[in-house]
Amino acid sequence: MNLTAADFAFDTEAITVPAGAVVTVFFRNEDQGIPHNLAVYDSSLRSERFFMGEFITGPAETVYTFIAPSLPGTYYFQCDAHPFMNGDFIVG
Ligand SMILES: [Cu+2]
Repeated sequence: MNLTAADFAFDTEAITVPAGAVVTVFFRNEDQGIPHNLAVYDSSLRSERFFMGEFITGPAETVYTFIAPSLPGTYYFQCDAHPFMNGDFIVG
């Protein structure tokens, strides 16, 4: 899947993946001089972390690969530097 960060926002509010799947994210950061990443947690309380991508400073691109949680449900993603950039990580 593709994910872009621009003007301190992701271009999607929800990411949907199959349970236990290998997830490949083509991540693009368009914000000049600003670091962003993608991280996946159990919820906005961030009690459990499932993935934390390396920060990239824009403009830049990277590819993240990780395993989706094995239990279906609605999880949470954010940029760790800017937690107001967030959304639902839906495991089906
Ligand atoms: Cu950010």
